[in-house]
Amino acid sequence: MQGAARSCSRPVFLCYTSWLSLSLPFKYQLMMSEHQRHLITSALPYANGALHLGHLAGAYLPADIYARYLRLKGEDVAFVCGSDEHGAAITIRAKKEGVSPREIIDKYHRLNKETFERLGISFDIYHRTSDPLHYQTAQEIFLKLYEKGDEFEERETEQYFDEEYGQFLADRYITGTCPKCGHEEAYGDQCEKCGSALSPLELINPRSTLSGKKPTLRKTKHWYFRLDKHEAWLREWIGEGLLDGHFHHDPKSWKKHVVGQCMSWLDGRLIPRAITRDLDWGIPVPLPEAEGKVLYVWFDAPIGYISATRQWAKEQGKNWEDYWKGENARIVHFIGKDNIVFHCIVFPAVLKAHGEYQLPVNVPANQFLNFEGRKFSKSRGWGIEQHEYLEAFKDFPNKEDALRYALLRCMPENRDSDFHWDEFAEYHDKDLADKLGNFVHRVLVLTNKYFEGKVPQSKPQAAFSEKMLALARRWAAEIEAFSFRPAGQAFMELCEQGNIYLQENAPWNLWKQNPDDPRIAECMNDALQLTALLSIVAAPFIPFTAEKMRRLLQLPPLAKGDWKQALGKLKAGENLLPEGHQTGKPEILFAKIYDRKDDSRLKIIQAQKARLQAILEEEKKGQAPELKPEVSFEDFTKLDLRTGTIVAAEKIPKANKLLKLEVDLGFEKRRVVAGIATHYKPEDLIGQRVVLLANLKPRKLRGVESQGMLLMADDAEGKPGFVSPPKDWPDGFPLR
Ligand code: B3M
Ligand code: ZN
Repeated sequence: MQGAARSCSRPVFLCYTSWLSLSLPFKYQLMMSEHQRHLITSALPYANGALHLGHLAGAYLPADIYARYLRLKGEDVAFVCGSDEHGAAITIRAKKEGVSPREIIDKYHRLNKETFERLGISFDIYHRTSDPLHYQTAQEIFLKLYEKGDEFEERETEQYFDEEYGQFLADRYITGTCPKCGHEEAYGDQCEKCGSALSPLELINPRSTLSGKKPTLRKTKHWYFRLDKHEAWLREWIGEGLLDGHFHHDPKSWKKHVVGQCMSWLDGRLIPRAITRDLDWGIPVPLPEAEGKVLYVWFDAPIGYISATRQWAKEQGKNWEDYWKGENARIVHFIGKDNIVFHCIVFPAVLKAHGEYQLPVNVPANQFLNFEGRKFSKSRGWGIEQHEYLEAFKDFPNKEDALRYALLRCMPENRDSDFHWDEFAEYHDKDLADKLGNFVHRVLVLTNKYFEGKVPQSKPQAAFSEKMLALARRWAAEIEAFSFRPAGQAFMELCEQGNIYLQENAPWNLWKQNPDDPRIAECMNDALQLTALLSIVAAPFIPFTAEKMRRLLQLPPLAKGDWKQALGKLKAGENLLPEGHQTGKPEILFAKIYDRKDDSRLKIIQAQKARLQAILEEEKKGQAPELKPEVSFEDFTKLDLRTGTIVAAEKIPKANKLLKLEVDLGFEKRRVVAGIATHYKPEDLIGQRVVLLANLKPRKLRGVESQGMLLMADDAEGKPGFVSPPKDWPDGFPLR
C-alpha cells in the first residue's frame, strides 16, 4: 500500500479527471470544478461520557489532519462536529445518576468540547443536537420524506410497555435472558455476552429496567423508512462509485473494509427501519397523530452534521447549502467502523430520498484501536480517556503533540491496531526529539553561530530541493488519499533527509577551515528552507509544534493557503525564507523521555504502566478461587486412587442424568454411578481410561450401589472431562 508508486497515481482529485477523460466516455467523467467546498465531519459523540484515545485515533485526529491540510492547501473547509444528545443511552445514564438528561448532556458536552480544543482538534463548530436549529432541521427533513408519500410506511406493532411507569420501553430498557446463549442480562437490542442482535420480543423472561417488573405488550404505531427501496442504487454507488450514471467517486479510494461491510449488509437485504420511538427524550415527530413520539436517535444524529453546518454558516455569514447541496461540495465522514452502516447506507438513503443533497465522496472509517493488547474498557479501568491523559501528563512538555503523533503512528487505518506506552516513548524520542527536534535545533544554532541568525544568501541546491519537493508531494498525496500513517512517514523522511544533509555537508568542518567558504551558506540556506517547509508539513499532525517552529523561525502563524504557496515556490526553485530573514533563538522542541539527567517524563509514563500492572494483578487475585480448608498429609494418604478403564456403561431407567459404569481396576471390577448422562452417550465411554477413588464408602444412588468415584473436572462450558492416566500405566496402578 505504501510508497511513491501508489502515491503518484492517487492524488484523487488532482489528476483523476485527466486520466479518466482518456479512458472513459464523457458521462462517467467526474464533474470537477475549480473550487471545491469541503464538508468534513467527525462522528458526533454521545454526550453521556468522555472519549478515550481509541475514539481520538478513530474519528477525530484523522479528520483534523485532513481539515488542517486542506486549509493549508487554500481550500474552502467546514469541519463540523458536536454532541449527540438523544437516545436511550442518555436517559438511562440520567436515571442511574438520579439527574435530568439535560444535566448529563450539559456536563459531557462541555467536557468533550473543551477536551477536543485542548488537543488541537480544529472543529469550525462543535454543535449539539439539543439545539433548536437542529430540531428544526431534523423535523424539516422528516416532513419532506413524509410528504413524498412512498419513503415511509406506517406500521402498527406490539411493543413492551411498563405499566407502573406508564411508558413504552426502548430496547435498551428491557433486559432478559438471551435466547441464543442463555445470558440473563441481555438487552432488548443486543446480547453483550454472545454479541447477537436481538429484538425485545425474543428475550426470555423480559424485565423492565425501570420498574424491574415484567412488561406488558401494547399496540403502538411507528414510521418506517423504506430502506429496501434504495438497495439498487446504493449497491452501484458504493461498489462502482456510480450515481445516476455519473462517476461520483473513485471506488478504489474507498477503504476495502468499508466497502466490504456495506456489501455484506446489502447482500443481507435491506428492510424498512423504524425511525420513530415511544420515548419522552428526543425530537418530537412533527405529525399531529404522533403525540408522545420522538425521532429515532440514529435518524436525527447524522442530520446533526447539517444543523451544525447551518449554525456555523449563520455565524460566518456563509450559505450552508453550498457545502451540502452545491455541485462542488465534497462531503467526507470520519467515523469508527461501528458506524459504517449508518453513514454509508442509512444516512445516504435519507439524503437521496430527500433529493437535494450531495452524498459523501468518501467515508474513510477507521478500525478499532486497542490499548496495551486489550479492548478499552471503562468498567475495568483499561485504557485512558482524553481528559485523563491531559491531566496525567500535565507536566509533560508538548503533551498534546506527543499524543497526536503516537496515535498517528498506530492509527487503525485498515486494521485494528494497538497502543503501547513503550511505543509512545519510542516515537517521541526517536522521531519527534531526534529526527525533527534535533534537526531544527541544529539549524537554528548553526545559523546563529555562522550568520547571526540571518538566512544566508544562496540559491537552493537542485538535487536537494527536488528530493524535498518529491517528499512533500508524497505527504500531500497520502493525506488526500486518507492514508495518514504513510503521510506521517513522508514527514519523518523529510526530517531524516535534513539530518543526513547536514551530516554529509558538515558545515562545522568547513567553518573550521574557512569561515568564508560559500558552501556553508549553501548548506545552511537549504537546511533553513527545509525547516520552513517542515513547519507546514508538520502542522496537520503536530500543530502546536508547527506553530512553535514558526515562532522560532520568526514566521507569521500558519494561514490558509500556506502549503499551496510553498508548493508554488518549491516548484519554481524559489526560497521559502528570503535572504537576510532574521530567525530567532533556538529552543528544544521535544525533551526526551529517556534522559539520564532528568527522569521526570519517564516517571509519568511509568506511572501509567504501573496503573495497568496493578489492574492485571488485581484481576489475577480475583481469579484465584477460594481453597477448601487445609488437610493433613495423613488425610491425603487415606485416599486410595487407582487407574482403571471403563468396560461397560448403560443408562439408569428414570434417572436422566445418571449412568451406570463398570470400571476395570485390573484386580477387580467396580460399579460406579456417575452424573454425566447429559454429556456422554454410554457407547462412547467404553475404553475410556479413568482414575478412581477406590476406597470411598459405597453409597446408593437411585437404588444402585456406587462403589467408588471417578476423578473429573468441568471445562469452561461446564462439560465434565475425565482425569485420564498416561497410556502406559496399567489398570490398578496406585496414585500418590
Ligand atoms: N453517537 C454513536 C457512537 O458514538 C453516535 C455517532 C453518531 S454520528 C452521527 O458510536
Ligand atoms: Zn447471548
